[in-house]
Amino acid sequence: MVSAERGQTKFQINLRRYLRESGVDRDLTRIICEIANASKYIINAIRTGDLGVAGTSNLYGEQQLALDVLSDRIITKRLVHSGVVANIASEEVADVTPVTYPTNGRYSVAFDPLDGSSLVDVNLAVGTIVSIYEGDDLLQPGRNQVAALYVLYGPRTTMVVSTGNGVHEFAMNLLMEFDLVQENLKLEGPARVYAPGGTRTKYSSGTEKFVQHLENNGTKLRYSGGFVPDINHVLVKRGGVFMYPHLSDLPNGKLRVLYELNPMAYLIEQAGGAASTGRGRILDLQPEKIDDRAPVFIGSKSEIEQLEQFIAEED
Ligand code: FDP
Repeated sequence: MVSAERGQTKFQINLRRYLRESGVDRDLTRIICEIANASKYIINAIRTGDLGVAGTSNLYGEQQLALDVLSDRIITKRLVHSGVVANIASEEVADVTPVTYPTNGRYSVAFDPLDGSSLVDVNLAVGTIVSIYEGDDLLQPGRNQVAALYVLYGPRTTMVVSTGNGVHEFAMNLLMEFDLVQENLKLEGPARVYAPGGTRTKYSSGTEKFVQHLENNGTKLRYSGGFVPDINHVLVKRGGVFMYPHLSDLPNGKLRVLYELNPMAYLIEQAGGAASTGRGRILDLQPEKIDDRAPVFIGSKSEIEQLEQFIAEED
């Protein structure tokens, strides 16, 4: 078994080899490597592409950027090309897309091709989020995922992935391939940072009490406005909390269960953390529609437990 810690890798171990030597199924490896391939084109588009609007809107009525549409096409094409995918759900597309040829797809994939795309014009980090299930059913609880990953397009392009055996970080090299940076990321320290989404005046009293608790304990505010970089911050610093809570005018918060919450909850749980709606585990939610939303509190386990207690007592 190969191993690495940040800054201590003696030789380069690439993503494909890492997955193969970790015993990950060949078809699942194929899907993850197709996403890695797609990310080369997406990072190029982010760096040099058109920042304008596409003239269309997604199923949430949000205006689509040319980059959203392009990223969606790049990933969909690679997934279809993989030959092992049955159904695809993209945050940018209204319905599930069945892959009719070839017909022997063993996995289904839900993804947000370019999360936080409204940050591209201000030149902040954005990401791709991917959730993978066995079979063709995408409307099942997130605990059934067989893999999840995100690609973060920041000063460096990194991928954080789990196939159910820990969480591992890879970085894109000069040849645009992903090399292992560190394996088995764990949320083991105290919550150093917190990232609170939404407007604080609209928080419930349980959420407000939680924020005060974090601040009283010296937890520092770190909110970039991008779900992927904010979660990456919590993971790589090995402790912290991200939240996009229920608000007085948005009882289900903002983030989508299929495309955003399930894959991040899977990764954070794999790293020893927890992800809750405030009243229960995100990965136990039974989605009814592909565009379901839920409030989310995610990160260091002891803090998420504390939050659930505040919500139970106050809300
Ligand atoms: P965006 O609308 O820019 O795509 O999921 C969408 C998302 O960004 C997340 O990346 C981010 O965490 C959140 O919305 C930010 O929302 P607010 O602007 O309401 O804070």
